Amino acid sequence: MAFLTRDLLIKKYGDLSKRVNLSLYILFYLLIIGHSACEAPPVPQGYFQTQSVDEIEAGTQLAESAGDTPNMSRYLESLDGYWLHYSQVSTCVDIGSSLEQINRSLYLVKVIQSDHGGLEETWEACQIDLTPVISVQARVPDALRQSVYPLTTQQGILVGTPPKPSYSSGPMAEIWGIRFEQNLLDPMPTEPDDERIFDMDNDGEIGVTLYIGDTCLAYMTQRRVSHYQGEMVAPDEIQGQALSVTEQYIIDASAPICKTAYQTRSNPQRSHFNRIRVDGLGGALDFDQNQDGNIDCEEVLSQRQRLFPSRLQVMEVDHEACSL
Ligand SMILES: [Ca+2]
Ligand SMILES: [Ca+2]
Repeated sequence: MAFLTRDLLIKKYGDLSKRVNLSLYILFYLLIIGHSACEAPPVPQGYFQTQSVDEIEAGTQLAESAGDTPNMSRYLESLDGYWLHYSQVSTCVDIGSSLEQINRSLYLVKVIQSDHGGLEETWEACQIDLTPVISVQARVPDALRQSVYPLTTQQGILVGTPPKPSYSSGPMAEIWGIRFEQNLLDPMPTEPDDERIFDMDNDGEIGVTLYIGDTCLAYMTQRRVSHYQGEMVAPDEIQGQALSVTEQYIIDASAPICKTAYQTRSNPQRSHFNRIRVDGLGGALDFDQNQDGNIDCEEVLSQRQRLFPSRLQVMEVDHEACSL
């Protein structure tokens, strides 16, 4: 997604040179989380390492030092319950050079599994972070986030038997500011007067509002379609790849400089997810602080230290991974 023009960039950063221009473009692109392939970059070493006994013991020690009970989780009959799903999706922005932007989203997912392995999943986005470019930070306002979620998907499936069943989420469509008849297939709007566009976040502005740094508000629509595919690596953990593509249509902006669109490419080689059970079942982490049988984002966010870095690792930006 691209909201800032080169003029703005130069104005904001003086004569910071060509790299600054490139970075600016990236900045705008923050929202987009696509999935087309970049030329195979060197894969970061060990992002999804196979766990060994030693590592499990080390992880147990970390958990103990963080005040949690040792990880002695056991396989259950189903995935039913609450999971935290941490998605890190890389996008390459091409502007002469290629720069990487990462969307880090922490979802709370309530899962209901049917006898044949079909999954109904209700997704709440507790946090959506877009890595800054230069010093500009794009932000998803709470009003926007709350207008989109929770979302329910029914196409997920778990296949196979322990110790390594395979998981697929099926398609997850996160749609901002548009009423589609067919969420996955209908074309995106191309004109401001498209009747399908609506004020989804209820701020009186068309479409949804995205913050771009401290400079601009972009009024836009977006469709992000993601498939998560992986396998269980422990009774309380699923790891795998994120295939995600994003389309955007910027309807208007608080300043003309924020309306520009830029070319981006999805980067599936560096797009991953980890999912960890957090309802205490089978010996897993238990985030239900008030023990009311439900888990909400407030409970999750107040206990982040139990996840990072002992259970979830943040993937840092690496522009080299986007070089062609
Ligand atoms: Ca709006
Ligand atoms: Ca609770």
